[in-house]
Amino acid sequence: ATAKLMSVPPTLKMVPKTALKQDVTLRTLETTAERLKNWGKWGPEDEVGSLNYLANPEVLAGVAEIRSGKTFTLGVPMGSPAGDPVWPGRRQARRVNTVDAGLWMAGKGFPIPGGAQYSDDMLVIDVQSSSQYDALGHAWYGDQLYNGYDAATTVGAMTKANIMPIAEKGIVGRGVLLDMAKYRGKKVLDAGETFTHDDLLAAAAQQGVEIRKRDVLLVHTGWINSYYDGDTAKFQNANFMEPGLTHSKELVEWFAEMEIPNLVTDTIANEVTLDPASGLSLPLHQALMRNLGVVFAEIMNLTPLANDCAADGQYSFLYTAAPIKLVNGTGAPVNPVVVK
Ligand code: UVW
Repeated sequence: ATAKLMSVPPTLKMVPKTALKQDVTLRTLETTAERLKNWGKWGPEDEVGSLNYLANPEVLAGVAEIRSGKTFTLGVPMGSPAGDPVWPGRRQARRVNTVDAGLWMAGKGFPIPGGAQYSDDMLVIDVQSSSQYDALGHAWYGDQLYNGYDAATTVGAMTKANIMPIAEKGIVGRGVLLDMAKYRGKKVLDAGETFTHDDLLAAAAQQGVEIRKRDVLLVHTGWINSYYDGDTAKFQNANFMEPGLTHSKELVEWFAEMEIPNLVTDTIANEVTLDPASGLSLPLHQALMRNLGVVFAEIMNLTPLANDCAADGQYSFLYTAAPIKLVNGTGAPVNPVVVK
């Protein structure tokens, strides 16, 4: 039986079967995967996958791109009263104030020698509901996660290929921004608009930047930023259809050959929500994340960086990020820093 990709909320628009141009199922992905899969490449206990490509030379390649000292943080606001953009079914982060001046006004404050007072918050969060890194075990099919770990290891708490090893390693290397919105002559790509690795290469050529082996790829679509510009209706469940990369055998081969460690985008799920050709939802989570161990980082604010790259013509930089060390996490919040 064809395994399901992940639970797609029933409110998502589905492509009618008759419109499908390709007969692609998750089992078809397996045919490509058999040749390219990185399982076992870094040992039976590996949990960071293609991040293994980021070693000292790759860090220095990133440092070599620093020219002006300009810095950019890529995280989006978390827990905004006006709402955060989230995948259907997920809840936005909730910050709850637990200690404030009122406690001392009511005579119930914790007594501190000297009389100092303080405030505290607690945070309740779906870890994939804001700028975040996904653990490599976050998505799977066929009862196996990245590196062959049993899907049962996700039950109750993700004990294998969770976010902790990624958080401990950190991600530092040469980053390249590929501005797909600019390449298509738009401020923001349309709902469901697709592009391929050939488009990434064409955008790079237009921008005058070289994509090198082991680069961290940052893909700007304008999508997340459009939410903050007030275009929020398209983020509602019934309309939800993000633009993004589409699956093809050639794309997977290109990611494998280029040894891409990390794909970073300004969309919630890093790829088109429903592939128009196959009707599959999120096949790159399987073909890249599960099979190659390419690490995904999502919901990034890339528009200010994209605007700056367009202004100074510098599309390569030092990329640094480390998700928080959430024990057994399926992912974890992050606020990456780019230095140009
Ligand atoms: C899903 O898992 C649906 O998406 P993401 O990669 O954003 O967590």
